[in-house]
Amino acid sequence: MPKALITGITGQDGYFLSKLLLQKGYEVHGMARRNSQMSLGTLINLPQDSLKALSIHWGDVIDHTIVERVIRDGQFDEVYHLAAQSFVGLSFSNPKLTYDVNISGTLNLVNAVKELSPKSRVYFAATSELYGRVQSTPQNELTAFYPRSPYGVSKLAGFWTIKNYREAYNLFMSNGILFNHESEMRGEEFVTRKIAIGVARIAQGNSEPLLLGNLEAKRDWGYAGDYVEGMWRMLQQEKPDDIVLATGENHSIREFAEEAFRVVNIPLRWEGAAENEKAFNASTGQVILELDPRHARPAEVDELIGDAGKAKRILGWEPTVRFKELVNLMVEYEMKKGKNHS
Ligand code: NAP
Ligand code: G4F
Repeated sequence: MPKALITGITGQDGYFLSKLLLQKGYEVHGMARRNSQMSLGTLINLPQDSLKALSIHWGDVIDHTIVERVIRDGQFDEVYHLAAQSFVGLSFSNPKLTYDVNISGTLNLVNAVKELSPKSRVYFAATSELYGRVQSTPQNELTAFYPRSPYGVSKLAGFWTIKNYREAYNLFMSNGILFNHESEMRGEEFVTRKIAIGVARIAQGNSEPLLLGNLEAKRDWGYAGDYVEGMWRMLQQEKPDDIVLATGENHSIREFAEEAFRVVNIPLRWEGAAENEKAFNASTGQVILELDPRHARPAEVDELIGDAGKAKRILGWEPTVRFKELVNLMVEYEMKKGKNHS
């Protein structure tokens, strides 16, 4: 039975990857940082038998002693390094934490593999945030990087650490350059989940408008369930590599919000311009969306769109969930949760 470790197992991707690897017959281990509730984040949504099948090692990736112990004792076939301070907005106010977790944490992991378990194959969660102020469109593995946030900079260090260890020590370490992928398990502060929750609340009678930082940024949004399949495929190849996963289609925050309100049959009317723009329920006149500068970023990534041609060629990977289906499934999930929102 193959054996895998997932760091960051309690996050969105940890949930989908655990499910996938269990289905494939893996022995799945996860690293999770302890909190006062010993809570398991997204994993509580797994069926009980899946949850019981997981082995959890409590530890913070910043602590190299724990990382080394887990890697040495586990001798995993595959290590998926997903643990990160992953929220771009927070990285501006907490750059040191972001660097500690995303750079030192990654160094701790790759060093532990090099010294203690060099046969383990490693997947690193790199990101389309590396492209930041984009240098060409669409972005692929040959596009120059230009990160725009402490998060982007930290992931760039992680990307090059993986590449350097691969070349210097002949280790199997791959970078997945993943564009945004979302789901009903997405953290609540990320814009898609925030919109899905806000729209469901409004549809169920809440009078608070949805507050967003900007409407014009564009993202290439896919479904997390598709993307973890791509991660797994990267570690089944003969050689380690750097590979983009994306849908090749992008939409603005405005389009995401419009589609989300469409799902719950609320007709929208936009009024005003720039930071004073607002959306009203065209039937009732209720303000349902406003701009709030507290959610805007000091430096923005205006537009991302990926070219996943290499993933298709080498991995046989293609996304199955498209934009409208993604918005629909996220909003419907929140609608079903119903009264828990109020
Ligand atoms: P996520 O939901 O924010 O999950 C991040 C995970 O990292 C959580 O389990 C979190 O634990 C854990 N973590 C944070 N700090 C840690 C620390 N110091 N020690 C140990 N664990 C720690 O992120 P995601 O969306 O699943 O993304 C997974 C990875 O892919 C991340 O590295 C992210 O940067 C990267 N990525 C994501 C996307 C995307 O669109 N989702 C795109 C490209 C790359 P807690 O539950 O305790 O917070
Ligand atoms: O949902 P977001 O916070 O995701 P962002 O910044 O694109 O980062 C996510 O995707 C990256 C891959 O490209 C990952 F590496 C990263 O870990 C994370 O998963 O914001 C998306 C866009 C941004 O332009 C942001 O400024 O939405 C804009 N936005 C507008 N109003 C907002 C809001 N974002 C958030 N979170 N909240 C708002 O109110």
